[in-house]
Amino acid sequence: MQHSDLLSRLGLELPAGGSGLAVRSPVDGASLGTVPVTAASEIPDIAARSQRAFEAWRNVPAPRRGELVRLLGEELRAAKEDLGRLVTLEMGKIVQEGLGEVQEMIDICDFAVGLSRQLYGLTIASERPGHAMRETWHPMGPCAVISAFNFPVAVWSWNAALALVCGDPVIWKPSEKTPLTALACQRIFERAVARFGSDAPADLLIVVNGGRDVGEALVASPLVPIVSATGSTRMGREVSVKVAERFGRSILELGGNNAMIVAPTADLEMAVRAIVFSAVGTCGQRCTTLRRLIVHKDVRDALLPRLKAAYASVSIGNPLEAGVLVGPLNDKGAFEGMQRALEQAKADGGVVTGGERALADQYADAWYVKPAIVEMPAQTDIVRHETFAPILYVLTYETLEEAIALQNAVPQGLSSCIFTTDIREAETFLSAAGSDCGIANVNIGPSGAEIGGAFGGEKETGGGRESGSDSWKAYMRRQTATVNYSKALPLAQGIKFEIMG
Ligand code: UN1
Repeated sequence: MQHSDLLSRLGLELPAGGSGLAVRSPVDGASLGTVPVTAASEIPDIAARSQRAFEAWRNVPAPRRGELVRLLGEELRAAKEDLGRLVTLEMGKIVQEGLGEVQEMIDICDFAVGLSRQLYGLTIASERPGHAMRETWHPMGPCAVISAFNFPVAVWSWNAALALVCGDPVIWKPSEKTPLTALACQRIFERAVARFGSDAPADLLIVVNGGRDVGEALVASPLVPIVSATGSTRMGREVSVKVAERFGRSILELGGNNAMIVAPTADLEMAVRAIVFSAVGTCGQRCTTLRRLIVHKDVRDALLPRLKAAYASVSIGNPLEAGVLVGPLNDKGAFEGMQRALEQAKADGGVVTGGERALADQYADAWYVKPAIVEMPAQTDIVRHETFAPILYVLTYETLEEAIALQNAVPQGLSSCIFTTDIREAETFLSAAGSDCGIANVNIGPSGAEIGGAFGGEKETGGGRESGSDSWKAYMRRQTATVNYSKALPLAQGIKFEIMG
């Protein structure tokens, strides 16, 4: 493959060899170049630069900060085609999904521009005469964004667009598997800054490529009050403890083991399409991927053959080619993890359809697979574990209570859905006693969340949410201010305090 044109249009001139991070494309295993890395020992200086940027940026009025994000959205529109293809090349998802990811970036920029004029605080009725009380949301300081390989650009933008309008500079540590897309975003951001004008300080966005130690240094830095991290639960647990130790704030987006309940009244045609899209799309490597199908016993026999037929017709192949729906797994480790999970499922009594390696003769150094359907006798440990691969476990239920209990009986609580045309079932699923996930859908699959809603879960994350709704508050600090405009000094209710003269 020859990708130098694409890379140079995105401003990425890379040395072919040398030291640094070697980037391989999961499409065919070919080298894409070597990216220079930051040493962990450089992080204190980088954090200090970001802190200096903060001291200037916090004084720029929020709507003006929004203008920078508006320009970023324009630059992303102009670069959409190229950046989307680079996502495909570096991460392996199909081009439509690469483009979709860039569209999410554009959408969050639009959202954040509007938000830059709506960082509202309350005015509060004071109990004291001649007093006014109000709250103001102020910028917090540098925000570190540690992102994962599977959404290499969108998740950064959910954080960065909000952080920037909120007055916080960003230090971005992308996945070691996707440094190129991060560098391309940095170039795009620089173009927006150049158009913006001189009131944007230097270092509003610093990209640091490197290994785990670089991420650890960021997490430990007292100059970085906010750490937003996406990745495994193990990583999230380490980050949250380290950040809490220094009273920093973490925003975590971790595991998903998302389920769909298919009820007796479900529109099966719609359900099949939703299942295929959300279970095999991105080759099962979304954290919102559908991993568990909880089907009512009366519709199981009607649903499963249709689902298997749909699986058989899905085209697997080079994600850069038109018509392909499923690209490769990210690497050999992901393939091995998938095979181990399937072995365990079989040992637990599961019946596996699919799951084997595909296109090995064409792509010896890439890891294509047939998506797997596994009919399970029960929700065993392997089903409760999130395997980052296209494995769909099928379970059967009789009562809605049983289905909701199965859906909730996993440690992860990201996204969930029910297919039903019965309003009682739908509303029960959405009620306090229903799904325990951060996202709960009716008649749409668990993936494909819009940026306007808060994204994430609360169970395996520690509670932080990203993207829409009022997630912006996580990037700011709340100040309650009381002004006494009277000539007296009334103290709080019931307190008498006399100074003897
Ligand atoms: C992720 O997998 O980390 O809802 C994010 C979705 C996308 C984002 C997924 N909008 O599938």
